[in-house]
Formats: sequence, C-alpha cells, structure tokens
Amino acid sequence: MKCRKCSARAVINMRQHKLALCKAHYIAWVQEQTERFIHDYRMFTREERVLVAVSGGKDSLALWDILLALGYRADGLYIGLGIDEGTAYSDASYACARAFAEQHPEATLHVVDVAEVYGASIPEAARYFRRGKPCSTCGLSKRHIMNRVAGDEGYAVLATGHNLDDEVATLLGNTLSWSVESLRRQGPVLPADEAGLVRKVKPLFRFYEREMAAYALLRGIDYIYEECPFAVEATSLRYKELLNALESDSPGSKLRFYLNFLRAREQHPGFLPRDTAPSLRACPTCGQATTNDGQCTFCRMWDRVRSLKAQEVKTTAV
Ligand code: Q46
Ligand code: ZN
Ligand code: ZN
Repeated sequence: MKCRKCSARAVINMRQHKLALCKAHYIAWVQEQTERFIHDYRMFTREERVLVAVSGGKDSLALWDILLALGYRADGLYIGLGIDEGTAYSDASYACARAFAEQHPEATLHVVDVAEVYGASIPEAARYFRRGKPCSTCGLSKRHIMNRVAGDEGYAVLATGHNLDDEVATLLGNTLSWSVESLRRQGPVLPADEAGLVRKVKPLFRFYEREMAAYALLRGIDYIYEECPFAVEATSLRYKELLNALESDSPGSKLRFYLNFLRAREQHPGFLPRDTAPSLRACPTCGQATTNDGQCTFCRMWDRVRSLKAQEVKTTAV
C-alpha cells in the first residue's frame, strides 16, 4: 500500500479515514491534527503554560512529544504511585518518563512521589481501607495532586493523554448507568471553575489507540507497554473489546458515537440537566475546594492512613 501524499510505502492504513501514509507524512499528520483540535476546541494558546500528566505510557509521552514538536510550552508531571505487585510497574514507568525528559532539556519534569510526600504508597494506603483494588484511592489522589501542582506552579491548563478508545469506553460506561452528572462533565475540555480547579484538556481525544501506539513507535519513544497491574480486569477494558468488535464491523463507529454525543449535548442543553451546584468551601488543610464541612476527602483519607500506620508501628513495637 502506498502513501496518499508521496507514494512511498505506507506504514499505516486508517480505514475509518480512508487514509494510508508513510512514516514522515503520518508523523506530520498526527501533529497537524492535534494542532487543529487544540485550536478548534479552544484548549489553550501558545502563550499559556501546559502541564502534561505523564504516566510513562504511550499516550501521555506521545502527547508531550507532539506539544513540544508544535512549539508549545509544555512540562510534565509524573506521580510515583508505588505500584509494584511483582511487576515493578512504577519503577519502569518512571524510567520511561525520566528518559523522555532527559532527551528534552527544554522541558521540566515535575515528580511527586506519593509515599514520600503523603506517607504511604497507593496500594499500602488502600489496604488500610480494606479495598480490594486501589483504584478509587489512586484516582482521588492523582486528581488532587495534578490540580495542586498545576495551581502551585502557575500552569494555565492540565493536559492528559486520553485517546478516543479511552473516551468512548468511559462514555459507554456512563451511558449504561445513565450517570447524568458524569455525562454532563465528560468531554475534551473541562473549564477551570471558581472552586480553583484548573482547566483540563484531552488533545488526543480524536485519535484511536492504535494511531497513538503507531506514533510513539515511529517517533522512537520508549514507553511502558504493560498496563498497571490493577487495570487488567477493569470493566473499561471489557467495554473496549466490545467497541473494537463494533468498529471492525463498521469502521468509524467509535468516533461517530463520541462526536454525536458531544453534538447532541451542545444542541440540547436541557438534555443533561445540571444538579443545583453544591456550595463549596476551602479545605482548612490544603485550601482546595470541597463540599465537605471541614477537611476535603483527600486530606481526610491521608490523615487516616497516617494515623492507622502510626498505630500499626506502635503495636508492632510493643
Ligand atoms: S487507577 Fe487503578 Fe489506574 Fe491507579 S491503580 Fe492502576 S488501574 S493507575 S488509571
Ligand atoms: Zn508520504
Ligand atoms: Zn484538603
């Protein structure tokens, strides 16, 4: 198969776009498309500083690479979750993030090691609450830390590497449960709000997962192939399999599902009514907005982890 633009050998054929491209034209196409999405969805400008949440995986490193190639002022944030479970997942993902940052001296990599800063790794913290999987502890902590670092370091916007497959799997999950509030908030841009939450954007939201894997490979980006060991059984992976089956019968169906959802929501604002906005207060410990009386859920949770851990140490010492 030949490249549509120069007739060299094509390295990728995108059935849904009816487009085959060679290596050089594919890399240029991904970067141009990203630039177009950033502009069309008003994600950020060239003057604004962008913080990219970097996990060491293909999507987040590809995103950082694209933004730097396009000349944006993009730095990275790596959060060390302390997930090992026999796979050394965190060490390996950190090594990839660090290696990328070392090749790009024009950008800064911020690193927050959860155990060092908050007193326990994510799996350790989750064990104190006897939760089977640490994902809710992990998600809450990542959201809080990303927002804190973006605010403290003066970034205008936080960018994550979610691709179309991630977004469509989440959309299917939200639709199956008719989670109105989640459907209302899902999208490529979540504006900053008066509660101090920084703007969040997903510049890769229109790329298929395989398109991002191809980009990372062709750019020679060294990324961690393994998923987090706790993601293996995740429901979203089952949704992805279902959606892949649909896509192979009808190419373009994932993109149509997602874009038509965004369009329907825009055209029919009453379709997903907003709950009355809860009143927000500043957490007395960290200052982030919360609906709680007193400390926010993040600070409460970590205070509890540290006190349970201290009790445990005392008991062991007796
Ligand atoms: S939430 Fe759960 Fe992920 Fe955290 S523990 Fe792993 S799978 S990394 S996106
Ligand atoms: Zn070409
Ligand atoms: Zn707090």
